[in-house]
Amino acid sequence: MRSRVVYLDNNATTRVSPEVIQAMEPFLRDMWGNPSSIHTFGGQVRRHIERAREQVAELIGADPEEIIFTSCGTESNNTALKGIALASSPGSRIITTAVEHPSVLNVCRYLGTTGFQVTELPVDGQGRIDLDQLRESIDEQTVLVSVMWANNETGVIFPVREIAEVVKEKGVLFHTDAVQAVGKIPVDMRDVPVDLLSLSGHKLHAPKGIGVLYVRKGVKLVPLLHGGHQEKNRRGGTENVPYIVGLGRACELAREHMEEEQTRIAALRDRLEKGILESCPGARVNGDRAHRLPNTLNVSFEYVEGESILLLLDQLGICASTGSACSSGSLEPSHVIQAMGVPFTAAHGSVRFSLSRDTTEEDIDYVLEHLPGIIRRLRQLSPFVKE
Ligand code: C6P
Repeated sequence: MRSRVVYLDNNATTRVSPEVIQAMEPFLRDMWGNPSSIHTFGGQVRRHIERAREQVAELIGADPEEIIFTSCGTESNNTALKGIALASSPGSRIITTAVEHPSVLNVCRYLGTTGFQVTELPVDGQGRIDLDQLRESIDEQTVLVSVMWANNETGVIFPVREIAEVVKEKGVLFHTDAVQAVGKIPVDMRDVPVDLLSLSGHKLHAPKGIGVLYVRKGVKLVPLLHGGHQEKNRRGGTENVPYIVGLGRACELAREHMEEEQTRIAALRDRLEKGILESCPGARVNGDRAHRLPNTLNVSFEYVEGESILLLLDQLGICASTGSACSSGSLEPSHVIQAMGVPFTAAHGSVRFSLSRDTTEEDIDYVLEHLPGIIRRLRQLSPFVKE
């Protein structure tokens, strides 16, 4: 057994918080009725779903009626994109960016094979899109623009309000994948004219297997799952009551503690960043440092393989990733790093460190104690470096 685990892969998933487990427990043990049942045993569960709906709505400044519970962020993204596409005429255009999560990008590409037109906007070296290019790309056929709120690999935050304003000026629907943003930075539907928004429980200390699609009142979409009357006919299937209740509690905790927690997390992230840049020659930060999630740091180490770094970190109990968890195992640099035009010698050596409320100063010290030596050792083995 390793003596310790330093978990810096919180953009892949977070630990379920003890308060969330406590809130879920009664719904696994005692209150296991079907919320659609007529009898009291089942029906009593329903009001807990409605309470959770309110808790989610409060965190994102929405009306509870605009909240649809799904099984994950991927399902929310699929529902938004396919649901709007199916409600529009064939040949319609969907605009997205080259750096979206695969649960947006691959859905758009799939829709592209079924007669929809798809535009993937490029990003610059900092991972930013050009708003003028977005404006020019929106044509008469465009029905939906989907741009993520924050990137999962670099943490780059998109100017969602400005993007939404450009899109709404043209009378087009706007979806944002806010899976990495919700719980880390303020996300408020009263401030930003978003039509559809996806979030996922396991990125904010709720369990894996629960998500939400926010749909602004009046927006029509075809459900992904046809079935019973659950979620007002917008998502068939018996509700995952314990996880819904857990997500509600996680949203409540995020709302209460986000500001103070994220200030502390950002300070730890900045210390890690500074320490790495000072102690590892050839290290460079990927993504716009001025507009970034407080918990995320993506660094490239020139002439070193990201996978090798991860393996050596893992031997010390340090968990990080090269990009998104669902793309690990691929030998190619991530599509996000490639889209940003990071040079080949650095693109292969990118590592994502993502912190959370569980991260401590000792965790950061431990990484800074060991990482420079790992990079030095790997560089000595690199055929490209003569030192
Ligand atoms: N990203 C990562 O390592 P799920 O896992 O289906 O609830 O959420 C998918 C998803 C959608 N959008 C964004 C921006 C995401 O980051 C994720 C999940 C993880 O980056 C696992 S691949």
